[in-house]
Amino acid sequence: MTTFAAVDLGASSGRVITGTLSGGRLELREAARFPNGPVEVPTPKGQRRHWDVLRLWQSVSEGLRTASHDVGPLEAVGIDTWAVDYGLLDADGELLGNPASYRCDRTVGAPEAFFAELPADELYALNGLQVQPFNTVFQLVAEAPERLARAAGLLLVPDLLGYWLTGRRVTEVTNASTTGMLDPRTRRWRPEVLETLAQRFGRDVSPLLAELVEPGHVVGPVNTEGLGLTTAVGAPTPLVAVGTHDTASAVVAIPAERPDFAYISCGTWSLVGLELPEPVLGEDARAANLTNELGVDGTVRFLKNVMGLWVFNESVRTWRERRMDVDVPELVSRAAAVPGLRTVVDVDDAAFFPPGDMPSRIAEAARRTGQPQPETPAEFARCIFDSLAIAYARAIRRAADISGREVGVVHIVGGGVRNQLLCQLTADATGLPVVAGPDEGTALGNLVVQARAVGLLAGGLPELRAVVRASSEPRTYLPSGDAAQWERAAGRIG
Ligand code: LFR
Repeated sequence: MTTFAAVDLGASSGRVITGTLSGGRLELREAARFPNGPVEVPTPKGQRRHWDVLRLWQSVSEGLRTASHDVGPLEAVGIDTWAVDYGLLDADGELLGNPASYRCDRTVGAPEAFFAELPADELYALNGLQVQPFNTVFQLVAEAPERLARAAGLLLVPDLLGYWLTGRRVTEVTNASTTGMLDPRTRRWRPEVLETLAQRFGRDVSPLLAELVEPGHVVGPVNTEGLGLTTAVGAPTPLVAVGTHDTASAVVAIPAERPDFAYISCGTWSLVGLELPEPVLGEDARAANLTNELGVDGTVRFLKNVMGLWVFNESVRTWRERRMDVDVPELVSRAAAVPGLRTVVDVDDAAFFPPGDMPSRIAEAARRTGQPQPETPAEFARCIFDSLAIAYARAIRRAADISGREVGVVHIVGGGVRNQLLCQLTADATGLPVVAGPDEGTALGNLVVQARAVGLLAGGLPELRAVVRASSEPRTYLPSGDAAQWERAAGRIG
């Protein structure tokens, strides 16, 4: 028996999960769970949202200590987090302030400022990346010039935590592909993008960037003082650069048995798309804001960011702030009993991006499009799930059409798997069978890549996915209901 530890940090919580490999399957165990979330700070330029990365670091190290205490030796550790956000380091390797959260509105107007120097279509031909105001390249445009002038290093969040664990700096490519500075064909930095930044800042930014490594690269031994992690033979436990972008790790854990699958990695965001051998960089992909992010083993994640359970979670938070008693599983089952497709909204509307009162924003969208306004939490929840299913169906259709691929099955992984209503609605809206599970996809994808890196698993993605299949029990949902009804409802949101 051999055990690994996955550190999986999301926008609202972080976990340290151990996976014990035996008989070709991984047994998962949660060693630690801790809250996360942007911290709001007022500044003369407005409200700023930061990550409390020091607290995260403390929780991660304590979680790893607990993990090794609970399960004994650890053969490796891997870290994945959300994408795009970074810490700047000074010449002494010290952190220059708290990393900004991707939901901080300092980037308002930043893409447009960048496009004035490198037009959007030219940029897409270079980086194949969706335009989101939070892409690292646009965050750099919004960065305080004096802070940038002092910076000697830039590390994305998982690489920053990895640096603190090992003293070594790398840039893992799956996450680097969300910066906007990488070429998805060559998996290397794209000089034109770096040059555009350099002209803007009056300094070369490439010295800030650490060496690019592929998932599976062994970064080095974890040598944090007092942590004392060791392998079964008493060597220091190594840190493995897994797919450090959480979505890349989640896609590794798609238990697909056939090649014609689409996936939905369903958590705070829903990442909806296809696994491809090559990027798709044409004008139609750009117009659909489909992104080419990098996957494990040379793959490309051709996908769309759908706003995801964020809209629902923020609604729940709003109701609780109003002292309403909301039990999520009960709310989902009440939503299942509400008549479907009464009101649908475009969940990807920018109005739903910032934190806040989602029910009011939904009511406003309903008013604008001449649909009945939901009134009860169950009606709001049903509206959100119907609307998500429509967005999923659309994204899958677009990704398939534009890449010229057939899709015969949709896999859902991540926390959304536990929402049976959403899984069924996704089958109904897409007209395709949905295979839901594992819910701990990101941790599993993280763990199998570590296990292979240290020689305890072998093979390519099919072999890793066989381990995932053996470690979980996905559930299948078949499409039901009237497909034309979904088409008509989708028409109401344009
Ligand atoms: C999901 C995710 C998405 C990325 C978003 C912001 O957790 O990593 O893939 O677009 O967060 O970083």
